[in-house]
Amino acid sequence: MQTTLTDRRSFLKKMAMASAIAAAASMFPGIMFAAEQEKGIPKNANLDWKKGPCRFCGVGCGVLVGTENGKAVAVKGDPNSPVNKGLCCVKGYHSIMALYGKDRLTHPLVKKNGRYVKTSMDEALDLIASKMKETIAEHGKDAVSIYGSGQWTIPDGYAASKLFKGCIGTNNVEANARLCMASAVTGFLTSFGLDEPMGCYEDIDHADVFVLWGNNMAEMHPVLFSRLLDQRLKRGVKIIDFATRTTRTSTAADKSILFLPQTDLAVANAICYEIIKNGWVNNSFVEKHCSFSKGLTNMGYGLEDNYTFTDKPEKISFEDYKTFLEDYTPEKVSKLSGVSVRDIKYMASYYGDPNKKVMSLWCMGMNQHTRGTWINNLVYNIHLLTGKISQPGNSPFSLTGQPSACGTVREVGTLTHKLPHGVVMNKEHREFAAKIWGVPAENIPSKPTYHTVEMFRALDRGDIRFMWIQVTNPMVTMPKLKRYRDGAKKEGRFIVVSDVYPTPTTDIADVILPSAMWIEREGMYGNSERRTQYFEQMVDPPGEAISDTWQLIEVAKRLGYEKQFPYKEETHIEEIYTEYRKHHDNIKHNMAPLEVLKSQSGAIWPYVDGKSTKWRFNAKYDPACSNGEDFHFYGKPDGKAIIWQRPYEPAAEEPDNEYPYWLNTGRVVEHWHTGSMTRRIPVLHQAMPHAYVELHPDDAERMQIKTGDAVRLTTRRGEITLPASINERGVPAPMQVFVPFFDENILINDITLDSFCPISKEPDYKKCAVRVEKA
Ligand code: MGD
Ligand code: MGD
Ligand code: SF4
Ligand code: MOS
Repeated sequence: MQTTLTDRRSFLKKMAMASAIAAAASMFPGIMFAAEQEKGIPKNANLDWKKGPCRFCGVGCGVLVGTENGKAVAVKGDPNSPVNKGLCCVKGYHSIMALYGKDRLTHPLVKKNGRYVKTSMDEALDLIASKMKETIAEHGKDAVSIYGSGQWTIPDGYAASKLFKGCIGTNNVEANARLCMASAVTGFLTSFGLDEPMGCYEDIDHADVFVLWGNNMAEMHPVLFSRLLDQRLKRGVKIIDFATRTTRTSTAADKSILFLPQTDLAVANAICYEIIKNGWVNNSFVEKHCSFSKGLTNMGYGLEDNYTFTDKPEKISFEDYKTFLEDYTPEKVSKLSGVSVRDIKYMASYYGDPNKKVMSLWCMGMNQHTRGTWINNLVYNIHLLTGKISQPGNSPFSLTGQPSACGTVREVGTLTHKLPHGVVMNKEHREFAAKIWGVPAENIPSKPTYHTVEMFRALDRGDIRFMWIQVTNPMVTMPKLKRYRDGAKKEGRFIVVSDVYPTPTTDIADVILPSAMWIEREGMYGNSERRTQYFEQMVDPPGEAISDTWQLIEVAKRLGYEKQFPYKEETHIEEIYTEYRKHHDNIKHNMAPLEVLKSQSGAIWPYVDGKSTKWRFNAKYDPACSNGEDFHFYGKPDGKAIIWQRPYEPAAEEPDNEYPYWLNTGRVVEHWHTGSMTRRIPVLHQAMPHAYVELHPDDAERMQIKTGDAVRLTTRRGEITLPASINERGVPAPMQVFVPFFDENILINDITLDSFCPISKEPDYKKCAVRVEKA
């Protein structure tokens, strides 16, 4: 793609064409897409249109789904949605086709003597409940667990947390957002004391400069990226792509700056050094609203079982912090990072210019990082030193990946240490949740158990014996996969998998439950900008499939928790949402009532006095500010945000003589994660039929490798062979390779490393050392 990309519509259209999807209109009559879609929907069609959020990414576009004779047949962007104002990307426009793959799971399957046998839903649910009872009786409460998802609806996650934490009494609740958003969460908590961005998408309409910190927004958040391009056309804003790999985002940006993996830590510190040296600090802001801290260093990488880490934060002075930054002069950092002194100063000058509003955006490059919490802190430091925060257009903005990673995992709190409002370690928080849940407060254990990687290690060791997996495909997506696959397959483990298609994860299940997906049921998602959106059931699920929420409720009843799960089938989603709102009933987090979500394209929380709070911590917009000042970081006891002293430290495994390349992994625009849905959408599958390894052209030439040639990748975990891709979708830097993880036939995670950030416990899928050879 060229840098001539212009407005939003043509950008999205080009993305569609570049993925060879333009030909699809004729292949799928009735399902239209891209800029053509409105024209394509037959005028005389008698479609029933209903609104809801898109099934796929955390942008949370509003879509209108047209149904006819009980089937979803058309999708268009909702012009009334403030998120996407009528547009969708290729995945959004094809979303309904994910419902109609030929091999949808329609009946429960139970493994008997190594073969899957069809059973009734009742029988399957009875078996699950009895296995759970048996496991608890034999091995204790902490031997049963649930592993869920940022693609869970809010009621799914709420029911899971209430059942496991409140009723059964184990904190063995985790979700795949641990692999994704955990560092964002710990970044927010350490810097501000409260999770989720302070700003919202409207920041895009006000910012003058956008700095992307290692995320491929053109492919992963396409509609939001199209809003940046739109602003460039209207107001001449600048887009800077700061990344380790050249992507479509880089070519669409005004400036592409490449850095060596992991060295973003050093560059962020160098930017702060420049800001201070040049007198660009907003002194009154820093004096009134910031304090300085440092924590422990050399924390390790979580590679051993039962690894624990507790930080010991310590207050420091601004002077101490300045001294620390002396190590991060642009000259020193340039050598480490490969970024020129000029480019470091260039980035710093935008942040430092009092007349420029700056929005920083990031996603997995910063979160899947063994120092993920730190790099989140360091980018906040830049915004805090310059006072460019919590105002329209001045916004450090952590993007979410999944449609409800914020809504379900972070807000409902489906992580081992979390409760909807608060954490399990806090007695008052436990009492508060227990009261709403109708359980004794003693039921909720005061200690977190296992974060995701450790949960699968515990399954391998046999500390966990029962695991229920919903809306996630860990047998493709766990790092260092082989260990966790072998562990899950061991004798004496009982695995329940709720999914909509057969996957490598259903392959290891003892019971497979067919789920009703997206608009086959009712639910809510919460997107990147704290917007909660509702969707009603629009079509019937196939066969015996039922929603993940209802599966949990049925099992809860069988376990004897009828009193805590009194919900009626017709109204359970509404009942659960209304109950859930009680956990957040305060001006710092209030959620909009269901009527509001039904009548408009969602609402941003805190929803106070009938209004969304668009910019938190700014007294002009946020009624929770109470210190009489212009800003109030009320998440911290002293009302001040923290500027953290965090050094550069190397990655867990870096290239050496034996494994001389960096291995980076990620996504492509056509596919959703493990491809279980998008590979069943023929156009998307044909546009991107299999995984590949991207090489830098110089490396490829040296090894005499051409596009399509078989390449062997070897790490300390194993080897895989896959075709080469040179100068196609993306171009890695020299001595780096990139592999997408959507292809279940080429399991890149068999060779990735399970190192993680000691504070967030989020694995670093972006970095390990690999040998590259022509096969
Ligand atoms: P990834 O491909 O995971 O995508 O969205 P992104 O984070 O944008 O990550 C790619 C980036 O990692 C690269 O641009 C590279 O520069 C950066 N990177 C590598 N190493 C480093 C480093 O050391 N530091 C920094 N700062 N950056 C580094 C992910 C997002 O996408 C997520 S989380 C989800 S859940 C959604 N998934 C998804 C999908 O599967 N398909 C599509 N089409 N869209 C999606 N959107 C969401
Ligand atoms: P998905 O493909 O999204 O991947 O990893 P996963 O969550 O494991 O899995 C969702 C599953 O839910 C699919 O099998 C789908 O068929 C099923 N499904 C769809 N709708 C429903 C429904 O309504 N109910 C039920 N029960 N099932 C449904 C994502 C994970 O991958 C994430 S979020 C990140 S950020 C990590 N990124 C990453 C990376 O960047 N690189 C590498 N190498 N690995 C990674 N793994 C992680
Ligand atoms: Fe759906 Fe994300 Fe595409 Fe919007 S940008 S249509 S939410 S996949
Ligand atoms: Mo990736 S939420 O952000 O799962």
